[in-house]
Amino acid sequence: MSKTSAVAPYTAPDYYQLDDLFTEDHKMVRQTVRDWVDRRVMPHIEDWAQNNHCPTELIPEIGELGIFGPALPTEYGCAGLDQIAYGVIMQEVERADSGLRSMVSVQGSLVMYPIYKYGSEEQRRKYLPKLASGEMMGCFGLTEPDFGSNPGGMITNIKDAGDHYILNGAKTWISNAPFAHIAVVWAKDESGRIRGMILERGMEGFSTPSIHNKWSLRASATGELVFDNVKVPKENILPNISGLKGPLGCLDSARYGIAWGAIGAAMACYDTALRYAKERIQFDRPIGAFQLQQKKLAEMITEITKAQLLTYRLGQLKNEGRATSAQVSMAKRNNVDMALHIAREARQMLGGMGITGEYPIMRHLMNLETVITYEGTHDIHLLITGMDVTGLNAFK
Ligand code: TGC
Ligand code: FAD
Repeated sequence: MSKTSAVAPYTAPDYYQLDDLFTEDHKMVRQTVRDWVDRRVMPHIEDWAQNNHCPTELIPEIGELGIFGPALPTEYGCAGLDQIAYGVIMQEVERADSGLRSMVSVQGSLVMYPIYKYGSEEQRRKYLPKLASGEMMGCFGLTEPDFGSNPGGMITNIKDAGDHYILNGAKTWISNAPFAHIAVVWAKDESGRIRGMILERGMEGFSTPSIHNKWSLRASATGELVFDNVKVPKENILPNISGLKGPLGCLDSARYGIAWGAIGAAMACYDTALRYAKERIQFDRPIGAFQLQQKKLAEMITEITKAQLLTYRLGQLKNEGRATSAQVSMAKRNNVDMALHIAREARQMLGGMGITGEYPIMRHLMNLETVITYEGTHDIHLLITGMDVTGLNAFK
């Protein structure tokens, strides 16, 4: 059996007729990305993940599709789409693989967004069109070896040296780092204030070693950023932001994309399990005829539907500029947990076949263990909701 025939053709679940709410543009964008994913990603993704290969060869095509930073303005070479279209794109890409979605969403939400939002006009014009086309790729350096959930404690720092700064420190767990041309990096200045800056590959003292041996996100490249007395020209500082709210503001955009993306992974697992349950015969009946398997499927479609409605509404609020960070946290936390739970249940429904690369479920399951950790862990997002409703800070 070929690796794709086991999962094709894909039928996207839409139990509450959410399609009625999408515009023709949303549906067109979704179909375009879905077709591309079916054609260019699905036939190879299991092999890429098994072989720990990040498909950077797809970057020019992704740029042509217009899905790097698709919600940024057309004057910078971007597609100028709304937030729901952005979400739908993330859903379709993550239906294939969370690692591929990482490559795309880091570029859009964590590299292009801060340059657009906090950068000078010169920085926007220099970097955004090349990032939109994929001619240039970027990464985002916030996490440090000793400061993950608590990025405000970072020790990476810059010292003023006249016409430039000297940067020292290290970042870890950085998606896209091994191949990125530029890095948006967050470091403390001499007054302890967090500043953002753009580093370019080739700057003396700047290196990007790869992280190996991941059991998760194997089709994504992850690395470190090491800064050893790197000279950072002052024009590379993002002028329009300082403080932790700079990087956290970018995370809002990326977490929103993950909320949609996780639905894509969940839909892929559900669709696979439903198909399998109707075809797999045990005790002379399809396993889908047994109540225990129906319970799993009924709960999966219920949770997917709830997540779709939550996320669509969040998209409307984002389009109106009214979504709060806490609302984004709730959606990221709920949807990733939902997807991980569905992946686990779906894997069991496939019995032994569920652990193989013939089906996408085990890969999604392993990927989602990263997704529930990065961009703020499951626990951190719960504490954000807890603080929002009580007004009391339980972090520290
Ligand atoms: P706190 O004192 O609460 O806040 C400091 C300042 O930031 C503001 N703020 C936000 N601004 C914008 N968006 C948000 N979501 C914000 N949350 C807070 C806040 O108003 C304050 O502003 P100001 O003006 O008063 O200075 O900060 P804290 O140190 O207590 O930390 C709060 C906490 C724990 C919620 C925060 O640190 C956090 O979210 N931690 C999780 C870290 C995290 O998510 N890291 C992600 C790294 S990047 C990544 O994982 C990429 S994976 C990419 C991929 O491959 O897809
Ligand atoms: P810790 O912060 O050490 O947390 C360990 C555990 O303690 C967690 O369960 C956490 O919930 C819990 N915990 C921490 N604080 C509290 C508290 N106050 N109360 C209760 N429980 C708490 N970062 C980037 O900057 N850029 C990237 O591109 C990027 N890509 C990534 C790609 C991958 C594959 C992975 C795995 C991570 C990536 N990250 C990236 C880092 C990611 O954001 C961090 O791993 C995440 O924020 C958690 O930090 P940590 O791993 O240090 O865990």
